[in-house]
Amino acid sequence: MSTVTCIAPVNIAVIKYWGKRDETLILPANDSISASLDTDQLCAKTTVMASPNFKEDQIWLNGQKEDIRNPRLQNCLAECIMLFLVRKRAGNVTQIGQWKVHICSENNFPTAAGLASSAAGYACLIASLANLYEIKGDISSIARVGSGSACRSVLGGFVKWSMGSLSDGTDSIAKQIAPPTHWPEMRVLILVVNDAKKKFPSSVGMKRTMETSDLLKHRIKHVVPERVNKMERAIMEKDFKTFAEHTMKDSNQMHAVCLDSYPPFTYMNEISHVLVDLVHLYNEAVNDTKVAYTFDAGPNATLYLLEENTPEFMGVLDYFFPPLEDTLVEYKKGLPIEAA
Ligand code: 2P0
Repeated sequence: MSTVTCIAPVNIAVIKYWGKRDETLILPANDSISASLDTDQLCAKTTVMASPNFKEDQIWLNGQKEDIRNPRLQNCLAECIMLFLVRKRAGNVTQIGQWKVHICSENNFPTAAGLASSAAGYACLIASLANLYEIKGDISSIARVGSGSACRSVLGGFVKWSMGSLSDGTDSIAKQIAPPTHWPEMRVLILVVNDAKKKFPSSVGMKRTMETSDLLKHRIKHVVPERVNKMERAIMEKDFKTFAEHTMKDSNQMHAVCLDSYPPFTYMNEISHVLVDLVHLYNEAVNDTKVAYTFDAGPNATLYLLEENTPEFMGVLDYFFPPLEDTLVEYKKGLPIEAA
């Protein structure tokens, strides 16, 4: 029997992946950039066991047995075993590639956190399998086959997933832009607006956007390439103002292309929009850009801010977001930020 355990982080994109040019290989229509969160806060943990005594492959997610025949899961397993066999071709092939595996994966954050767990989950699975089968080199392209955004979770710090140009996807990989130690003052707040399961899976949304949105064509060609360069520079120079501006604009554009799809669909709700307004009002009130929001395929907000500004903004949130009823009343009264 052989056993491996790994952990992998949740990542939150600041330049969004939205749209695939190849649905089978999961090749994106644009580059994206994310930050991986500290694994001592939020992570997936996966143990993979391979044994000659196992009769079949099996998987448990957060203690629940799941269907191992999930096609994306099968693709990941097949890819790892194939790489293992290729690597061992000339050598003394062990039997491990033929053994069945049992996979146990769990998140250390509640499902209620409303975070997409598939990125950390697939990244962790691939890291564990790569370790088991002694696969060296890039593993982001294998994680990508499980879930696009998972390729960014195989690395820590700030990560860029290059869309690549090859039709086989071998150059569609993730690379670290900067390690976690590069910008230690950076903080992330995750605001759970609604913990219900999302009504419209992102893969379905992306497909519709690719097929119907004119704005997406403009975004892919004329917005993202320049924005990615600016974002990389902002990260390297620790320029929070530029980082924040492009993070917010890119989130806004991702949600705009959803609305530009036909039929249109939305992920943000009324509270999400209240949070957007609140961040802009706060930044205007302090005459600086101290907080940035970003929204994924759901109503929950992720805020990026620097450590020195975190206590004050948490005070603002506490003031405007006591129990929901009061929040909306206070917000609609338009109390000045200074009142916090
Ligand atoms: C991102 N999202 O860049 C974007 C922003 C959600 C909004 O990647 O179909 O679960 O498995 O490749 O990776 C969510 O999409 O989609 C996502 P698939 P995935 O983080």
